[in-house]
Formats: sequence, structure tokens, C-alpha cells
Amino acid sequence: MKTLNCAGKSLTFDRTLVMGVLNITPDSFYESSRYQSLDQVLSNAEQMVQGGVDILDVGGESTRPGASGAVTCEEELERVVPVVEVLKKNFDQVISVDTSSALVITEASKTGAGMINDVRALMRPGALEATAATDLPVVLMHSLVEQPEPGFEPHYDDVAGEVNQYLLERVRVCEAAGIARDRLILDPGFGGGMFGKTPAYDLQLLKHLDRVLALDFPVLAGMSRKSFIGAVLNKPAEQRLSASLAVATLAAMAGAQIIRVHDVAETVDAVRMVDAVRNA
Ligand code: YH5
Repeated sequence: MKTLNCAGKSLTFDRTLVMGVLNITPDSFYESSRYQSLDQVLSNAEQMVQGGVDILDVGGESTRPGASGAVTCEEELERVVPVVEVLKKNFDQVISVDTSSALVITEASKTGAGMINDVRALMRPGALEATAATDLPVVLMHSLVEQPEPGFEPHYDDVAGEVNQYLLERVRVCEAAGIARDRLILDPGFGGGMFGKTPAYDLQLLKHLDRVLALDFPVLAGMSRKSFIGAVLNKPAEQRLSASLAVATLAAMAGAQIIRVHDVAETVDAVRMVDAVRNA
């Protein structure tokens, strides 16, 4: 059974693991404060831990659609490091950092992060080297775009094949930089325009998730409340929980090892059922 060493904590793929999204970016919905308070983040994390989360994913760069502008590394650092610190102090779960910045990778790993999660697959300057200097596992996600631009219309002849090709190239680059193969987790990058897909491509990627799994790396799927669900159901993000559970179930059935979600307790129940059926 494959096990990852995440800064002294181990993750074993003997069941489907759930990663909880801990957003610490200023959110237009919360007008009262520019940043969420540490207490607020801690209480969100507490709820995820109660729900059975395996990995807490801390993201300080606003990649949400409509987010106001890019965040500087310093701002991201100021948000992320105190959160990693307080999570480390309070919980036993692996802490993952959703970042593309070399500086954040380095500082977060010193603070106790156990995993790097990069939607740009270590393409930003210094990110490869910074990651190589840690012993941490890293999620390499496919994105066709560095930064989402309105009006961009992606085209793939074979979306799963092209995503695989990209991911294998990043695997090669990582190995050349001294990041061992057994530290790598692959992610096809669901997310509509944000990551250079459309709802139709996201659906095809989920349908053909077996092709990403065939690369024989652990696979992470992050689909929670994303726009392709909205496109199918014509429902806003707040009404996408049941559908998020459906796609999490499909990904777990296909064999995805890690599911990244907002709604931890509900997803843990869903994937436990998948695991129970698999082991029946
Ligand atoms: C991911 O897939 N996604 S940030 C839009 C939404 C809902 C959620 C319109 N980081 C991923 O979560 N890291 C993000 O509704 C990620 N895989 C990995 N590895 C975007 C996000 C979201 C965007």
C-alpha cells in the first residue's frame, strides 16, 4: 500500500482521502473584514476535523473568479504562515498549502506544512527548486492558463490525453530537479475557465478519469461546487452540494485517492460508502 510522508505524518492510500478547502482569501461576501480572522479559520478547520478530514488545504492566493487582482507573495505569505502555524498547533491532520510561490513553499514548509498543492504544477520561477529543497509530497495540477482571462476559449482534440501529456512532462521536470517520483500526486485540474477548460471538458475529464489514473500516480480530484456543476444544473454555488457529492462519488469509484472539497463531513460519508463497496 502506498504511503506518503508528509513532514512526519503519514498518509496511506488504503481508503479514499478527503482534503478540506480552507479559504483564507478576503472574500467579497465578507465585507466586514479584509481578511478572515484566525479564529474563524480555526473554527472552520475544527468543523472539518470533526467531519473526518485527512488534509487541510490552506490557500492564500485568490484564484476565484472575480477575485480582485493578483496577490503579492508577501501578502500571501502574511496570510498563509500564521494559519499553518495555528493549524499545526491545534490539529494532527496533514496541512497542505495551495500556492505557486517559491517563497510561500519555503516558509510554509519551515512552519510545518506537510504537502505542497500547486495549480501551476511548479511552473513559477523558483517553485521547483523550493519544493526540491523540502521532502514534501506535491500535487501537480494541470492548467492550460497561467491566469484566467475572460473570453479565452480553450480547445482540446483529446482533453484527457493532452492533460496526461502535460502532467507527464511536469513529472519529468520534477524528477530532473530532484523531486522523487514517489512524492508526486497528479490532478487533471477541473475548474472551467479558471484552469483552461469548459464545462464540457470538465465532464469529459471526469468520464475519463481512468486515463489519468492509468499513469499510476496518486490522483487528486477537486470538483467541489465548481462551475461545470452549475452549467449542468443551472444552480448557484450554494446549491451544488448534492451534485458535488455525486461527482466525488464518481471520482472515488474510478479510483481517485484524494478528493478536495468544501463540505467535508458529507463527502467523508460518501467516500466511506464507496470504500465499503470496493472492499465488500
Ligand atoms: C483543484 O481542483 N482548485 S482553487 C470555483 C468554484 C469552487 C471552487 C465556482 N485549488 C483546485 O476551489 N488545487 C483550487 O466555484 C485546487 N485542485 C487542486 N489541487 C478553485 C476552487 C473553486 C473555484
